[in-house]
Amino acid sequence: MATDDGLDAIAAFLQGGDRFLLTGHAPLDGDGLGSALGLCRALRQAGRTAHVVSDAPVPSMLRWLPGASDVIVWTPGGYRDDPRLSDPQALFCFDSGDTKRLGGPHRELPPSATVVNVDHHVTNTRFGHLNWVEEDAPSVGAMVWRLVRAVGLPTDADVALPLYLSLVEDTGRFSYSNTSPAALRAAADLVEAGADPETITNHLYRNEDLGTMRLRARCVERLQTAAGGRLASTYVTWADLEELGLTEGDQGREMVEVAIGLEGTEVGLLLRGLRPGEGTKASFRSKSDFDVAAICTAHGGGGHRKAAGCTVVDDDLAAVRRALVAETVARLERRTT
Ligand SMILES: [Mn+2]
Repeated sequence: MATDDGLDAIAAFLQGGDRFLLTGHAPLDGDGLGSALGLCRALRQAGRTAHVVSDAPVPSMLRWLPGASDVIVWTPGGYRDDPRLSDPQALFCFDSGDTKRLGGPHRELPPSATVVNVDHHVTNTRFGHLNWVEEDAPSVGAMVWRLVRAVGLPTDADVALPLYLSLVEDTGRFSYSNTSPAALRAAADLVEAGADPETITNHLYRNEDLGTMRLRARCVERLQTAAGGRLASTYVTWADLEELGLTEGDQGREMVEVAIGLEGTEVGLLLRGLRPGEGTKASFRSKSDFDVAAICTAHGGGGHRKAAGCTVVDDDLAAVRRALVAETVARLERRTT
């Protein structure tokens, strides 16, 4: 397995190449998509050929981003059938700790193409031919911003906005523990380069559909605590999503904030029923030094110390909830004794 090559190696590779494909994990989120859109725009402005390709469509919440309508949604055989995808020199993979969530664009990639892995997950498997993983980076988009400047690519508001969005999303609007001086400096530079913070606020945080608001109400009603209130959990079923018209992409994911938002909690847990037959997705958040990535790694998932997830191959959401609550309570109690 390759070790880390770092920013300089990726910058040198980018200098000498062309015909780049850029992707993030499916479903796309603001960091993976923002990183890909920002670099794609900068490369195109420099006269290079670049396309963003994704295993899943752009979520409706992010379709307003500049360049989002040009994202190529993957269909099997794409490298053979779609001239925009033919004979790529490299596939840049953003914000993905492993290859599972990259889907077809990685699985069917011609062997002649270089896989470039740019990420900040502690659980990253270094799956690329070139790897640049910085666990301390506030967002992958902030890493891409450093790359754009190291290579000297031209920037404008359409480069800056999606990279700024990656910071807004991954730092929880500049509120989580990863809101470092470097994160705030990158944000300042991106605003100077043309990113408009209010545009993002209006699109992402003052634009919630009624179904999502109603889902939040259900999640509040379903809150349960354990370990003397240090753990709170709630859940979203697949039927909820269907009833509320929310079956697209990763909808419901943010309801983990309902659990971690409750006073007295250290750990928040959200269970989401996936499509029937696909199991149950668990999302953990921590607001203490309790390491939730450790639990998720033990179940084949991963993430960060304070935000991690895993998928359990069991459609019985209530049983998965009981088991994960019990495991988390045991770990919480072991930690304090
Ligand atoms: Mn990220």
